[in-house]
Amino acid sequence: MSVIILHHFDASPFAEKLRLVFGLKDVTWRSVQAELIMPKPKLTALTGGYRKTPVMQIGADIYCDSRLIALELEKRYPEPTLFPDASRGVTLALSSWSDRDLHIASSGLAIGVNKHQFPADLMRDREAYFGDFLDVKHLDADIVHLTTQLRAHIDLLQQQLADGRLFFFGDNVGLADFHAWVEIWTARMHVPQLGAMLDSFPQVNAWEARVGAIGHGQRSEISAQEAHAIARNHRPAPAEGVDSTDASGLMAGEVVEVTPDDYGRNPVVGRLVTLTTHQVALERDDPIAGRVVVHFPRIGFRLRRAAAAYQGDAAWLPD
Ligand SMILES: N[C@@H](CCC(=O)N[C@@H](CS)C(=O)NCC(=O)O)C(=O)O
Repeated sequence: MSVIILHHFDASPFAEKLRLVFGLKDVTWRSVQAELIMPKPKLTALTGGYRKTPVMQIGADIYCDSRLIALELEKRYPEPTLFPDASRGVTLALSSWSDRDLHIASSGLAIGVNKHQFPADLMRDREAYFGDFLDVKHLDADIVHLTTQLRAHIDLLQQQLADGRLFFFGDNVGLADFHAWVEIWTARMHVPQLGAMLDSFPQVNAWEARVGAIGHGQRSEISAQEAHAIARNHRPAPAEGVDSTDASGLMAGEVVEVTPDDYGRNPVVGRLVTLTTHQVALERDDPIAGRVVVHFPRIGFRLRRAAAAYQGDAAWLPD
């Protein structure tokens, strides 16, 4: 198997989730520092437009979104499992809790409290990135509300741990723990003012130390140019095929567009090669990265025919 490469940045909670997966499974991996603001020519040479962090690369296969990346790692490194105590379905469902409710509370606080310290170009980028989903400009006026949200969500975790169990589902750590841990980690790192509130949950605090001790596996740095060369020198893995019963009616080889359904809605266009209940993958030819296949989860992403997408947009143009 080609080496695992994570395109990420250190402060990203979504990337931290995967670094913990590497720690749990004792994975040796390469790290590429991703660009922080658009345009991101190094990252999008691989993804075709998807801009979020993290992205995992294995040869010429590019995996977008932490939930799909975690599943791909589970497939390649089944032990120890990310889903102890028969927790697979509920853990995957908890992605939405973590990625939306918890993430918006902790990252909203991180941005709101620090907005005057962040460079102006980063703030402008994040305003455009979140769009209507989150009013980045006025987050500083929402600090009290977001603090109450974060506290209530952490209290749910405290309730889960109240019987003295070590981890979310019992004696074994899993992805559900990482879902919650990374958002508290973000709040502690960027909003030290929250320390007293965060310290008021004894079971959570002991659990934070246990999860934090897992580490990140074996990491070494490479450049984006090296990662591009690896993509060029590999062929994508065989596709899984297109489910003919899928409600979209799409067929293998059709030119389609995949777009996140929340924020950072940068579309990726390519030829459809895989379509299953939980995954869609597109093949594209890139002048820098060569032929790559870009994989996305179905949950959280919209898929449509690229031509239909074009007509759809045109329908909204003024006469
Ligand atoms: N659903 C995505 C969300 C990833 C995400 O929002 N990542 C943040 C960084 S923590 C991001 O990409 N922010 C904008 C950017 O870095 O350009 C996932 O699970 O991977």
